[in-house]
Amino acid sequence: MRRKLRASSTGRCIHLHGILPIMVSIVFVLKIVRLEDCALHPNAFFGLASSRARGLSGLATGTRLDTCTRQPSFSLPELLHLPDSNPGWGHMITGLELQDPNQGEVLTPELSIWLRGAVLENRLVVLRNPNGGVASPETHAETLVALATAIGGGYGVEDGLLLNGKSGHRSIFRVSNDPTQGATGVGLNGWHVDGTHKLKPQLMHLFHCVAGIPGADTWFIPLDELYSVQVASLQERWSSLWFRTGRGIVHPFVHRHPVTNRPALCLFIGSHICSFIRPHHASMHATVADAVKHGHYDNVDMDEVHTEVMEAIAANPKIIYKHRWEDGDTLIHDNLAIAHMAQPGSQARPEQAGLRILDRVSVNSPGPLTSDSGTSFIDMVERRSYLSRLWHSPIRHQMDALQTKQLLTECHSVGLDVA
Ligand SMILES: O=C(O)CCC(=O)C(=O)O
Ligand SMILES: [Fe+2]
Repeated sequence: MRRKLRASSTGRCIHLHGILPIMVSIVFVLKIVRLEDCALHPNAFFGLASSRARGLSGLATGTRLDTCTRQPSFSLPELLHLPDSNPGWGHMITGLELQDPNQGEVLTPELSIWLRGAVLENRLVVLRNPNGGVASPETHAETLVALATAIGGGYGVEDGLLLNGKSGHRSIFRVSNDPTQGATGVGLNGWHVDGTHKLKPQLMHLFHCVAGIPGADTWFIPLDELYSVQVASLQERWSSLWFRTGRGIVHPFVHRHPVTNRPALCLFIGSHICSFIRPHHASMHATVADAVKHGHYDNVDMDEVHTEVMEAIAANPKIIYKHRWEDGDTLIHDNLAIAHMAQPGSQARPEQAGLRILDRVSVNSPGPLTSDSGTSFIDMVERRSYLSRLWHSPIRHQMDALQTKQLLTECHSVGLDVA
């Protein structure tokens, strides 16, 4: 399945990022790799090279290969077609060896950088039957978080989550069809990108299937392809919109992916507290935040916009990838580049269908969402009102000490006089 790359015998330092774009990457490959031995999918190689050329600084953050003194004599996994479908994007890797984090790094720094690049370029990578610790129920939590950290580009992973169900880790959000095991009813309401309630929605998710059941696929759709095939007038309409989360965070609806620069949508279908606006800022205000502050915007019917998006998806069914979970799968996807949605079968009764458990770890993003008309921002009036409602709601009593402290700190920072 995997073949070793041959290293050259010169032993010189190899520059893999920074000022050296495509040409140097090609020279690198020709110099140290016998092309006929290279098991790397061309898509991924040129993806890495072109990513670098586009300035994907996130790819190499954390480990500086340009200062290394040893040869990258590591094996590159083969990127295979996804099973049961050919959506034209996304890949699978079988048999990737992951170390138990207690025995050292879960992946070598070189493989971590490569895998981060492969996910960003291909948007979705499924690791099937990894024979490292991920598949083992005892150690999979630590291994999953270590893998997420390794490919996180130095930005880290989400933590401080409520210990919901039995995930047993503050960086793991566990979803299930059994409320005693994890959160139920998650991701069913429509196509969505997660974390839109934050200024910097998470860059990637790692989903690990602890236990799958039949008929409980998760569907994925690439937002670049979806946006790019729309007629110019619809692209312009979508690009004029901003997405209000109802929690004081406001994002451009069409934005440029913070690492790859590809177009993407800040899509979250199925929430009633969200809304769309079209700011008037171009002529009257320097920023969209300013326009919102002065109430200079039109409200735009959210259902209409979401219907347009769903019609666009219905017109392009072939680009949807429907992942049929196998126990032990770890699916890594670029949360900002693709939207996803759970299927109703994910909530089948455990007594009839069996237990379904997916563990999710979120990799932090380098920045907020940006577009030609501005960057995600906080609408302070709405944020204050949201925080006040949250403080006085029963949800606060489900929070642990750390979360309560964080909420209190934020309340004070926006001038709310609570507790
Ligand atoms: O259960 C699933 O298939 C996906 C759930 C989901 O959307 C999520 O955890 O983000
Ligand atoms: Fe989700």
